[in-house]
Amino acid sequence: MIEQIQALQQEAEDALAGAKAIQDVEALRVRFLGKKGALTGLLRGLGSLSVEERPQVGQAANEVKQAIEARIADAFDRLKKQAQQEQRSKRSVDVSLPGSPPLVGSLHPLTLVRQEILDIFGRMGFRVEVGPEVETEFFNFEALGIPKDHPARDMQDTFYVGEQMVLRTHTSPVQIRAVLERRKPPVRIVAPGAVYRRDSDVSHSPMFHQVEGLMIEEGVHFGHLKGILDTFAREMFGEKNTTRFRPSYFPFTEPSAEVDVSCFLCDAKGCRVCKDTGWIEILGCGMVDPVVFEEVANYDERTEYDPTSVTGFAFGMGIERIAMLKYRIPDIRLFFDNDINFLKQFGS
Ligand code: 2U9
Repeated sequence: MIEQIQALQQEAEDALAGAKAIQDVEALRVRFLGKKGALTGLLRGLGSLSVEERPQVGQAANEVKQAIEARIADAFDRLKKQAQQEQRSKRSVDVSLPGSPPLVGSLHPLTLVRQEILDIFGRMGFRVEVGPEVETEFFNFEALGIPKDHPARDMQDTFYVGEQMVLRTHTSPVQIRAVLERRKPPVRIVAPGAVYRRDSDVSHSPMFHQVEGLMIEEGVHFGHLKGILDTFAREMFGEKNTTRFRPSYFPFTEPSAEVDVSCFLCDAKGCRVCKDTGWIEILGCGMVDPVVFEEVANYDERTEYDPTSVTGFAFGMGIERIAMLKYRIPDIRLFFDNDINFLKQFGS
């Protein structure tokens, strides 16, 4: 019987040495040491032995039991360490692999176009001014010669946000504030920013962006205005593009004009965008109406813009309109949808 018990130890050691998984070791523990296991079966036969044989066989059985238990513990240990090692090597970083490039954003097309416009005017001495988007009716309308009930208020359908407060319909109030702050000529500024009008279709958005400009200097006349805006058009759209000035009306400028640039898409030969005219309208402008200087003088008597002698010119353009023409964008809403596939086409 002792030989049988020792043979069992050998069998258990061989089986444990070949175990590849923790479940295999558990199965072997049940097979050799479990309630219905091989060693337990042998020990049950102790009763049939003589009184002399029993202690020797019992001792041998105990030693074998302890030896198998120790081997099982070793096997559990070995396989647990092996599993941890595998897990660790799965998680570890392979430093020889090429890195995944980070997502790099690009500037919004409106930002690019605004910057280009401001750069061009900056080179001609115009400094940037910004101001509030929520404005008083006075700065948005009255100071610009647009009194209440004046039909010109209908030209810019307005969002009212409180008692005599509006979302600015243009950036002109920024310029009024700058004129008041400086108190006297010279003034040479550009005012970029968001403006709001109750209007929405493929080419109008209730929020859009403008750049307006203002130059007030001794002796400034319409010829200077033409020179500045012609230079702007050439730098923005191409050296060979010419401009034409058509008479127009704005309540805050007199005389007023709309400015067309020769079609840079078809070299003025005629296309769908220029509607076969060879010209594309890009901005509005004019000589500042003396009524604006009167309003400024009435508002603050310390200012020195004499309405009878001071002259200046102003202009305004929609950034979306310029960007749509430049990049041939068919719908203004694309600027505000924030579709990454649209946005990533512009700039670097
Ligand atoms: C002051 C005096 C006069 C600003 C001007 C325009 C002409 C103009 C439009 C172009 C397309 C707005 O974006 S648009 O809808 N603007 O045509 N704006 S003159 O005149 C001023 C501004 C400030 C003190």
